[in-house]
Amino acid sequence: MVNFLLVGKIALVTGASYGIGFAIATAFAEAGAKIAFNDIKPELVEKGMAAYKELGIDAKGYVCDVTKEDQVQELVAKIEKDLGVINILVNNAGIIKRIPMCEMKAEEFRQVIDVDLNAPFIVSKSVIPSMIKNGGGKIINICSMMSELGRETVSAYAAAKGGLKMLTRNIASEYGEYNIQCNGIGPGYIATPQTAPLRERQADGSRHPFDAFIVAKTPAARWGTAEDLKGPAVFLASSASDFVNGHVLYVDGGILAYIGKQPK
Ligand code: NAP
Ligand code: GCO
Repeated sequence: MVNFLLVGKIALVTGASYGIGFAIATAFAEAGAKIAFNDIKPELVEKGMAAYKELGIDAKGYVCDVTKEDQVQELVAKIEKDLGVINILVNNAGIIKRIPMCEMKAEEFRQVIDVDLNAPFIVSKSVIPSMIKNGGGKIINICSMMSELGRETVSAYAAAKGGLKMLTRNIASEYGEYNIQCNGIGPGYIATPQTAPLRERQADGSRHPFDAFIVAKTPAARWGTAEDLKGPAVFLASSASDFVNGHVLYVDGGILAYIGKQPK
């Protein structure tokens, strides 16, 4: 029988105190997994712990900057000691800086690449050896519309998320023979704090022009919610997807399929 359950599995979701990571971790818990998550600030981890507890989820929270290899190795060792070998990793922690490219400092570009691309490399290489010894595992990288498309002001983010799509394919290529499946999820425009500036009401109470633009560009005619990502994440974490490898599953309400509305 097809099995979407995660009973007995241990999942690490990075940057999962709120937003997309939090929703994915709660979905995993609902499917039976034990949850570990991290965040960069202690106050975020505390807030996350309280939010999981409120849902009756016994998640373990850790403070860790995923761009720092020594901290990540310590994190993985702690989780293995507290819960056991990590079966499912979601590289979710991310940042964005919306700055026109010619005004962006090289240091700002590097910061985005560091969190959105280098960190998934660091966390993945820290969990893969135990996954191999354990007979397999699942890695899910949170990609983006910007893994496929560009737009003004997001050069670093698009470069990182495009790179993350290729890191996904490469992990699948390099470790598929060890029963490790590495796939991506490419969320469309999702209503979280990261995208709040793009949805702010104008002084006259009208919608932000970008908000209206995205709704028109999305066949589903709405922003996504973090909950929209729960089913796809459980699928890619479960044995139902054991022959799916190196794929990016776009959960975008149809944006990438759509040429856009013709002007009236
Ligand atoms: P988010 O605002 O991108 O935050 C994710 C979490 O990662 C935050 O708690 C953040 O902490 C944390 N974080 C940042 N740098 C970190 C580091 N170095 N080490 C550990 N944790 C760190 O939340 P989101 O909108 O839910 O996005 C989650 C993921 O989905 C990101 O990778 C994002 O790029 C991707 N995504 C989002 C959308 C969308 O429309 N929202 C669409 C496509 C893809 P701080 O709050 O302190 O920064
Ligand atoms: C932006 C947005 C996007 C989304 C998302 C799209 O400024 O265009 O923040 O990049 O967050 O990643 O999939």
